[in-house]
Amino acid sequence: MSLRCMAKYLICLFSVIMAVNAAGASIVINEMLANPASDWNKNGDISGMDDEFIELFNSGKEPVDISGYTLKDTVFRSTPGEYSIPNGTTIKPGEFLAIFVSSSGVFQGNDGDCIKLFDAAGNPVDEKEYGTATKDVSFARIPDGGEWGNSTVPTPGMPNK
Ligand SMILES: [Ca+2]
Ligand SMILES: [Ca+2]
Ligand SMILES: [Ca+2]
Repeated sequence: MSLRCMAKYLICLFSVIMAVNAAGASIVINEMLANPASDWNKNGDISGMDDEFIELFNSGKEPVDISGYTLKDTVFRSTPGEYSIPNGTTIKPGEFLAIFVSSSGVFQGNDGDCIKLFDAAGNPVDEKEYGTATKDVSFARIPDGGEWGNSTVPTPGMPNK
């Protein structure tokens, strides 16, 4: 790992820790499938883009209203995709919300990207940066809300495996 890369990683890590402390946030990015090769959104088509998903998880003990939270992709687009969570969206404790590209327009590059989640006031909540994404292998916190790993069994809207 180069010094520049290390510095970037530490800044990324630090900002996440700050964000979690600041908000006492219990909403996390829990799973991301950047390079889909199956019909994950069950619409009858396999699409390298539409079948991508980002899963949010409430790791806390209280329901969280995520109306107005925004998801952004960052690295490879001059105009990052941005999606605002619709009004009236709440995630109950221990529950999941899978958001597909087909509804969000927030893309995950196959050769690396950084997905960021902000609350309704624009404060950073969570982010996940990654390098190369393998087909149908998701980045997943295992157990849910825990440390990041990889999963060969993507589970949109369900507990990670
Ligand atoms: Ca992709
Ligand atoms: Ca599909
Ligand atoms: Ca999952």
